[in-house]
Amino acid sequence: MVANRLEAVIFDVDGTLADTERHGHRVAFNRAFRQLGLEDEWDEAAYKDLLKVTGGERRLTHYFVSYKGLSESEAKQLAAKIHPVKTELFLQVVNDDEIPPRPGVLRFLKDLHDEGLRLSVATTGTQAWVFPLVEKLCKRGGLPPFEEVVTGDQVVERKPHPEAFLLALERMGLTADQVVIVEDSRNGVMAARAARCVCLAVKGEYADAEALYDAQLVVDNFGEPGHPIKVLHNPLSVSAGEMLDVQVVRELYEKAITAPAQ
Ligand code: XBP
Ligand code: MG
Repeated sequence: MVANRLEAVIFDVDGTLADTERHGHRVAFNRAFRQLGLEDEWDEAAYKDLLKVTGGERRLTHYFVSYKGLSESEAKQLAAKIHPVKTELFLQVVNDDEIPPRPGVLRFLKDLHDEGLRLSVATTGTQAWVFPLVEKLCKRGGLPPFEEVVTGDQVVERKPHPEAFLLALERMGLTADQVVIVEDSRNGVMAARAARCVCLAVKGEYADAEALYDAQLVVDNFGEPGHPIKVLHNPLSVSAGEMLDVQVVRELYEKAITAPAQ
C-alpha cells in the first residue's frame, strides 16, 4: 500500500485561531441574559466548567438544567430563545474587529500555505459568526480563504464527536491519514483522535495541559520572535524549535503516522 503523505491541516476556531471564549463568547452570553431581562451571569470560573459542553445552545441547556434546576424541556426552550440573541451579539463583536488572531497563528498558516498544504476549518461554533471571523483572519494574514469551513450547525454531533472533522475530510476528498488537526481543548483533541487524525494541540486559555495529552504534540502557543513555544507534551520527540512551522508539522506527521497504534 502506498504510504500516504501530508496533504492538509485542519484548524479548530475557538481557542485555536483566536482566543474567543473568555472575553468574546462569555461576554456575549452575559449580554444576551441582560438583553432578555435575565439575572444570570457567567463569570470566568463558571464558564471554564460550562465549556465542557460544546455548542453554545447545548451549553445553555446544560446550564439551565445543572445550575438552575430546570427540566430538560424548559431548559431547551430557554436556550433556543437565548442562543440566537447571543449569536447576534457575538457577530457584532466580530464585525467590530474585536477578535484578534492568536499570536503567531497567521504566520503559521502562511508558512503551511506557502508550502502547498491545503487548509480547512472544522468548528463547533455557529456559521453566522464563523464565516465572517475566518474571512477577516484570512484577509488580515494575506491568505486565500480556507478550502472548507465546517461549522457546528452543519453537523448533528458536536465535539468530542468527530463528525465535523469527518465532514471536512469528505468535502476535501481526503482520508484521516493525510491530515494534521490543530486544536486547543480536550473536546477538540478527543474529536481529532476519534477521527483517527494526527493532532497538534496548542493549549487554549481555558484548557489544562494534561487534558490534552491524547494529542501527539502539545505546546503552549504558536510561537513568535521573542516569544518561543513551550513544549508541554512530546511523546514522539518531535524537534519543535522556537516556533511552530511546517517542518514541525511534517516531522510530527511522519512520526505519528509510523508510530505503533496507541
Ligand atoms: C467552541 C464551542 C462553541 C463556542 C460558542 O467551538 O464549543 O460552541 O464556545 O460558539 P470550537 P456557539 O472550539 O470547536 O471552535 O455559541 O456559536 O456555539
Ligand atoms: Mg476550540
